[in-house]
Amino acid sequence: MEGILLETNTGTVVKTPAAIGFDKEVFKKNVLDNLKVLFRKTLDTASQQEIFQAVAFEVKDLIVDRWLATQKAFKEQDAKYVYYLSMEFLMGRALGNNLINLCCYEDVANVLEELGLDINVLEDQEPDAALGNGGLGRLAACFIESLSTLNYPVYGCGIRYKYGMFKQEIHDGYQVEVPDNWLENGNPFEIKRPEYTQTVKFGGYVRIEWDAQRQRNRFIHDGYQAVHAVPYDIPVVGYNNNVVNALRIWDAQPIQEFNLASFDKGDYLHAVEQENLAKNIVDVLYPNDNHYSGKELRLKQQYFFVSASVQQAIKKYKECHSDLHKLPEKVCFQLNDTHPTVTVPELMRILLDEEGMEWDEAWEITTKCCAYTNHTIMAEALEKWPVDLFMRLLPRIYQIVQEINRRFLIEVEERYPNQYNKIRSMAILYEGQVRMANMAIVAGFSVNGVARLHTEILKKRELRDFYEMMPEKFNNKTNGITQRRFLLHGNPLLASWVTEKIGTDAWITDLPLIRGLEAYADDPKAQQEFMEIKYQNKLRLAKYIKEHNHIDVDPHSIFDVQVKRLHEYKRQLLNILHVIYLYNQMKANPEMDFYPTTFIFGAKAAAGYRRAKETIKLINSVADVVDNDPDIRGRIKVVFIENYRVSNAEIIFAASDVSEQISTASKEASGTGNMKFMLNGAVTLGTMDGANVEIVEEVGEENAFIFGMSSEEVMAYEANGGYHPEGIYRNDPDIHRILDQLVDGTFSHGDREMFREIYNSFLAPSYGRADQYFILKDFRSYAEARERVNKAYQDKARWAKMAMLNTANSGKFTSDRTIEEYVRDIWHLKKIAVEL
Ligand code: NBG
Repeated sequence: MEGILLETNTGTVVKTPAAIGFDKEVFKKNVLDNLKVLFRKTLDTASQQEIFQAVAFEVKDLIVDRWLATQKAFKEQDAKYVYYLSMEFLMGRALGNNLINLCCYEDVANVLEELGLDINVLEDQEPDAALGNGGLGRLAACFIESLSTLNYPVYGCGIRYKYGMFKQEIHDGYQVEVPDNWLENGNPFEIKRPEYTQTVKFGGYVRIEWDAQRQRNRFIHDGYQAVHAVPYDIPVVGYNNNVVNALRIWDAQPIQEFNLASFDKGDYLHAVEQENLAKNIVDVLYPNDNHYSGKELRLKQQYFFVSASVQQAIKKYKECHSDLHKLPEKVCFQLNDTHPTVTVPELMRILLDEEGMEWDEAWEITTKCCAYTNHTIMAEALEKWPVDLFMRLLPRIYQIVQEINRRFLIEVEERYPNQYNKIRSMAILYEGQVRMANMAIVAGFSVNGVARLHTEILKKRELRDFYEMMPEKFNNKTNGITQRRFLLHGNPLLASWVTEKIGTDAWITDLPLIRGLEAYADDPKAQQEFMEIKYQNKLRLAKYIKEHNHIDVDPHSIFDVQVKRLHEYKRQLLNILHVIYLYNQMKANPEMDFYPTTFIFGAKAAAGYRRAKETIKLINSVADVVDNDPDIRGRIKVVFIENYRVSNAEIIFAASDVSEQISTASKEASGTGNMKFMLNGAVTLGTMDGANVEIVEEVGEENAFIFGMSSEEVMAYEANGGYHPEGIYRNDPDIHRILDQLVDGTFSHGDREMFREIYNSFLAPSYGRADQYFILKDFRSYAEARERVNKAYQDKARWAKMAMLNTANSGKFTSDRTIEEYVRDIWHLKKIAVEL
């Protein structure tokens, strides 16, 4: 395929393959027609938002032809599907990536240019589909994109939240949450599918009737409230292969199948209740990352989308198959964390109560259809529903859970007679709680962690008893990311340079080919080109920061970046305390040897997470003091980027020199931002945690900056005690000073209380252990690593080589590799070719 060169508004050149059968004139005409039909406007009167819509509808037209062809091919081949069940899909924007995957990005950009339009401006009109919190939701989005690109059938199943992740504004240094009304202008890519509406039932009671004919009890769910689940399909376009899968997200609608006037008062109230139930069920995404909040509405959301998805999957299966015993040959439900675990009892319910199966045959099918992915070992993230709440909301489902538990405990007792500790750790129902992870493990045929270290910790510690009892279920699937979004779309300059250097664009679907760059690692010309691209990307980010933060940053400085959710275990606090340390040093010794550095943060904090929100305020307060101190002369800059999300992440990764991956070892299950930085040629400054371990293995220790305690050391302290942060505070004068500055008003205009809670968290916390995440313990080692970074950057050639080698060795971390492993070990899907 011929490549095309394109000038973008940043003066950059993009090169990707030309589209097959793309007709410019038809496209142009149709965009103008769309403007007319949708808005009664012409180009000169339409707003950029309206033009975006008109273009998006035209792109949808290209997609739908492929979508129809895909469905036809999948049906003809009687394909097996994976249903990727997830509370979160953090999709970001669709227009640019759809064009890229249709291979007509440049063509469309050219057409638009001929119309006097700028594709970048139009892309900026699209709100992010922010139906997720962080890594877990973004992983789901990368996975379904890779599945499409690799010709595999998938339904992403989730919730069509009316309000996705909140928009973050910073007022006076504090985070303020603003509702994200992402559907305000409609979503041009989605298609409503009312013909697939399902009914989901809550509450009520279970009546038992004797079925004389079949000589068994029948369980009848009565007195419930019901809602309609109405699906909307969003296309997930594969790269250059005509495949389009669906992300199917469910909306809740009240059931209005009766005439209110003909009902008495009691039924009127019932009707209003049903209406209200439907109204708030999909209102909002819970903004917690790695944290369980135990709210009834959350369990409603879980059962709502799971029940609708499972019902739909069974109906689809039954359209072409008569024997439900063979369901596992055509369907696999992948549970993205414990959130969709009610899939297990829901599938049992359908097979038992609606299909009339016996327990054993239903269980046989269910356990061959469900697989579970664990994403964390953080205790506060484990879902444990109070039995009374669970039973009240899902009475029939609860009965089934009880029976699953009863039968499982008999097995445990047989295998481990009189070992009560085994029952204590593995029971599904225990001390008044429904333990969702245990249910997922008991019923799933596969349990996987998301990076090698994480899976080992699950096997050796968190899930040790399960691993001992059922080792064959456990497997690792190290996470990955899609290079189509995080290189080809997010960093077009680097993308075309890679293609030129390695002589092929095949890396777009075969990322390990990017290793071809290694040949250039010592080539001064290539080094210079690579750093020039980085510089251009830093200019682009600097422009973004100027527009959004009104701050000037020096694009020649080191861009040292930590962007991810705000969480204590991720240790943004370690980062900012070290900035304070540097500040103190520079004040004492203004001539110290230091290469100017811009410390960039971006993070949303859960709305109810006090310490996290105070950390945001601290970062902004330090930024203020450091930026306004004439002694610093701009050599240290701190920037907090407001409203970090997928769309600005793409710009940030491309511009980063240093990737901060500094979680307390053992706490970050994998991380995926670390991979996006690496792909874009940023060097990791991190602990031996999560996927960092595998990143270092791929790129070599000499091309990363590693510091801090090992996961073993951390877990040993946690198990045995013996860590005393106040000793460090007493004996290390620099640390002593930094902590004192939190409460002497240095960063708070004299207010001694503003950061008291953070100060106390190190020495005398109001809850939890002192310095629970070992910030003071790792501080010196971190400071030393940052000094190495600063020195290394001053050797331009060495740095260029390191950075380039990071890009060159990122091949393992494509989500294409991860998906092939899921397919090989868990899903057993077949690739299906789609012809137009
Ligand atoms: C997160 C982990 C990350 C991991 C993503 C995706 C949860 C519960 N877990 O380390 O914290 O990269 O999942 O697997 O959000």
